[in-house]
Amino acid sequence: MSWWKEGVVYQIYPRSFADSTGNGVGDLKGIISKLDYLQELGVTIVWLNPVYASPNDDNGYDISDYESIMAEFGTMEDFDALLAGLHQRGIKLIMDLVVNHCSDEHPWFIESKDNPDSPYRDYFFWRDGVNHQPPNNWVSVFSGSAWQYHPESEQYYLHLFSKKQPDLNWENEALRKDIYAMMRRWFDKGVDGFRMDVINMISKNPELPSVGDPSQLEWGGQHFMNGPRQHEFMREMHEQVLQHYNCMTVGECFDVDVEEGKKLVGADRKELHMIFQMEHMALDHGDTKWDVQPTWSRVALKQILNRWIQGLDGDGWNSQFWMNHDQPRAVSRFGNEQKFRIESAQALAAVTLTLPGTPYIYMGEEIGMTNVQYSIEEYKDLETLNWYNEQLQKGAEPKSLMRSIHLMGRDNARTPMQWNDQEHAGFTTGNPWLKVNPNYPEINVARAQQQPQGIWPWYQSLIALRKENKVLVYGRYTPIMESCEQVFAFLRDQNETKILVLVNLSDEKAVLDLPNHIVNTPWQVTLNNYDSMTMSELLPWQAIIMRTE
Ligand code: ISL
Repeated sequence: MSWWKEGVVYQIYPRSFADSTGNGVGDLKGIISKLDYLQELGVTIVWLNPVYASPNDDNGYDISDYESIMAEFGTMEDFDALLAGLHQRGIKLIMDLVVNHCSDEHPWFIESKDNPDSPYRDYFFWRDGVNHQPPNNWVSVFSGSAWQYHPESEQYYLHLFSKKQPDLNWENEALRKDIYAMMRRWFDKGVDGFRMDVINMISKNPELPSVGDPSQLEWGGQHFMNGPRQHEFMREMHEQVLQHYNCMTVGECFDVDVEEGKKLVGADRKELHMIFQMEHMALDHGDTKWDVQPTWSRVALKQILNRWIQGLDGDGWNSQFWMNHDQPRAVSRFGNEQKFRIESAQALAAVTLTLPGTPYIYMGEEIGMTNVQYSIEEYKDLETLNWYNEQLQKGAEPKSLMRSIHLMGRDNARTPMQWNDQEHAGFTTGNPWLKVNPNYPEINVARAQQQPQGIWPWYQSLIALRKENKVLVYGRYTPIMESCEQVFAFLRDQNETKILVLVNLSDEKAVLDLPNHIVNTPWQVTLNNYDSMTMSELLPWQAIIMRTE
């Protein structure tokens, strides 16, 4: 029995969680001050976004020292105290591992840039240009060419993200050894696992070929997503590091299908425990995330999740989430933040916490925090700002750009945690690094905890339910009403125990069309986010969980 299968994860974006110093930036002591809060909620695993030394071009995803703590967040002593405080409460800690790239201020990169003959030159992808143009036509995730010219050495380096995030060359064995040694040191300190940033991008086609018309920027994913040595690297990491610890691993993986996912998490593969597959994060948009569609299909959602659940069944393990620090707020995106904020947040929670796979809660989800609609000057996220500027240059209308940013921008998830109705929502006594959502007088932890029918106690109950009912962890999964555009319904069962989950993911009442054997089962209602219920109809965003004795 693995602890990471039975656990419930709570993701903390440290910059935005709690500020103990008044400088407007969340920090480790701030997190320490909220440990009892986490325990009360009931979560058993915390995932921290990067807390390592970083110039913060991408809020810590550009790491300049993997083994020290970002000064803004505190010290290594603070980190040790945080780890100890979590462990005292029976909560595990998983860290973010960002090893597709580092910062251009990391000593490896500085050495590789200043001294082309150094062994560190090959830790990165340095290449000659072609006719004074970059070595290939790949576009960066954060807009523009994925190559940056360095005049002194007359070469370019590859950066699939920002130019302050040079890609690390995993072909180089010394680099891999350095990474594994660093990981072991964190494990030896006592951390319990890693969430691995864009881990299926680490193996590149060494020839780094252009895609399509070399004069146009193109997404080069076919040459670096799930690349030729991906599984070899994962197995090596497992052999040299992971297998020696009772740890948990979860890889962030864009563009994986179930077949590829199985190779990463298959029980006998000796690679990872879980991945975040991202297919359902694309349900509501076109080719790019900024091309937002007015609605999304519940049937398609169920097809995606069911395909993964059934595809990995008995072999790998799933992870369940509605959002993270890169995604819009779940209740704004998949629920109805206006008319049914409480009910829809509850309905969404009921799904993630009862499906097979480990559930992940992103900070603020437990109080139904929502998206924001700021003016462009108020945003901090480089992805958002780069895209906005690029589109403006191409002649796009600011109004339509802002519409996309309001719906999809990453800062939606990163606004400070809303603790109470005091100034800045109790997040800081200073000026918050990113503006607090103006709805904090209404939506905040202090208030949510006082609402017995509200979102916070609902999360608390769901987490407790999952802990007490191992059928929700290990039980069989049978989807019901798969072609219904409103209801997400399924049965979990193990031995004699059955749990039935009925969730209306829509603003309208929904007819329940349940098989006879389910209607005829003597159910006890365990959770219901309305006062009433029937077996023939669900109210808007009604979520009911029933159990056999
Ligand atoms: O959010 C995204 C798409 O919806 C991308 O912008 C995002 O960069 C991609 O999901 C990869 O994310 C991870 O790596 C990035 C970092 O900026 C993200 O915060 C991280 O989760 C680079 O390290």
